[in-house]
Amino acid sequence: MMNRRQLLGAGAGGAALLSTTAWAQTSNMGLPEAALMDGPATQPPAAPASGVPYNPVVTLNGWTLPFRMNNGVKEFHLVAEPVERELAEGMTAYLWGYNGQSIGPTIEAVEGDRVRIFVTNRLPEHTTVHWHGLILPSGMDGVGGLSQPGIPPGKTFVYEFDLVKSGTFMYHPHADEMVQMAMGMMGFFIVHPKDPAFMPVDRDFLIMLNAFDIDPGSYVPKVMTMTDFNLWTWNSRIFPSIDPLVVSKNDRVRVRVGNLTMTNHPIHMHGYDFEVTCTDGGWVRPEARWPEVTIDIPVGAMRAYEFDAVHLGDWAIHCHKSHHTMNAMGHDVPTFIGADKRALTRKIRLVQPEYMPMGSTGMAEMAEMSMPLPDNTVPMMAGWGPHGPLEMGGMFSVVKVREGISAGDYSDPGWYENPPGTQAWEWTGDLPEASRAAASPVGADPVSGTAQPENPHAGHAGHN
Ligand SMILES: [Cu+2]
Repeated sequence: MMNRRQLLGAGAGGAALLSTTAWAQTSNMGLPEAALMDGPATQPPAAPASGVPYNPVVTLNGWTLPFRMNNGVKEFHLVAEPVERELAEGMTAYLWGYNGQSIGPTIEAVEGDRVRIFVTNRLPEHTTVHWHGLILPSGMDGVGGLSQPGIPPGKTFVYEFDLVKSGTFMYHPHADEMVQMAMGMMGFFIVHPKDPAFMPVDRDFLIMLNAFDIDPGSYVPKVMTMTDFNLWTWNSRIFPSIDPLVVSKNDRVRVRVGNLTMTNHPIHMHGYDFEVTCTDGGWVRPEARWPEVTIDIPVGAMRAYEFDAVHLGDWAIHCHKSHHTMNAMGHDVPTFIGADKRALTRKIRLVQPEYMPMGSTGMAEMAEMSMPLPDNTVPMMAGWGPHGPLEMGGMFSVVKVREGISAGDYSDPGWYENPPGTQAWEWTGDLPEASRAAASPVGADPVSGTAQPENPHAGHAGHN
């Protein structure tokens, strides 16, 4: 993490970076200096140096905004500004965000704190910040035109209020909201309970569901898109560039998910059942919870769920809308499943000998072939695991549960090795003669026209 002065120093002369706490020591009690994040790596949790202790959250591919104490008030400085966000390796978007990144930094504080949040506007138009779910005075609610005038470009406004309840909240603009949220402006606001013994967890992960519509080869989101987004993101990041959720066996784990897209997302986690313990309205009483393996996150809402990490393994966590685990996908591609492309292929190969007909057997082959793409684009299906292509993109990651990971260690432990005898294996014994449908063109060689396996079903099962 750098402040702006450090960034300038590093850029101008390659001077050694100052310590990351320098900003707090050198600031006078005027405007707090605004910390700036220069990359998308998940930052280590920010444990409180003083005051009420709490277990800090981990924002995947994100970070927590530092604060300073000023006469008992926690002071933060958000800067609304244009940012360049790496959505994935090989793809950067020109977004609007806060303090150098989209999503903005996570604000963490404690129930009972008084906070003072300076918001500087470096956007080309006015903005405000709405504190979603927090109980506060009407004039601090951040609705442009209703609770306050917009913050003009170049100006700084101050929000100040008491945190009267703990829980899971968000912040986002309430000024030209459609455009500013489509451009990536949003962040988390986590209020820890003042009693550290209230529902403690060992790991506390944050995932903000957001979405962009960026044409392949371009950089700026189309802000008028309502539902047909082509990049489905967590914390403005797409798989396989979303970091895993690293967990030590027997940890108590909380995952808090917020949705600021324009459709619902059923978030499904493999390997466990779990219960919703908190919403943006507050903590859920134990007698009001029920077990789930998929939690639908409504638009404009947050859900936090918890589980005890007793099952070792690599467990997928993803949105269960299958179009949301794809990247940069066009929706007007015709379906070719079952289509006989042999005659077409012969004709095309007269002019383009390398032509490969695709899509007749499904689309998995697209994940294995590297096809040329425009600059600044990612493949539709991506990600390789220890056993081949994952054929996933967008809203997907992996919960990695391992023995003996130290508290505070979130580094990727690599792939899980299934113990002998616990992984699906191939049957190599005799296969009975299949007595189902006759050969269809699906399994046919596209050029010769010879049907390859006598029966496509038997052909699948008896691969060798
Ligand atoms: Cu989804």
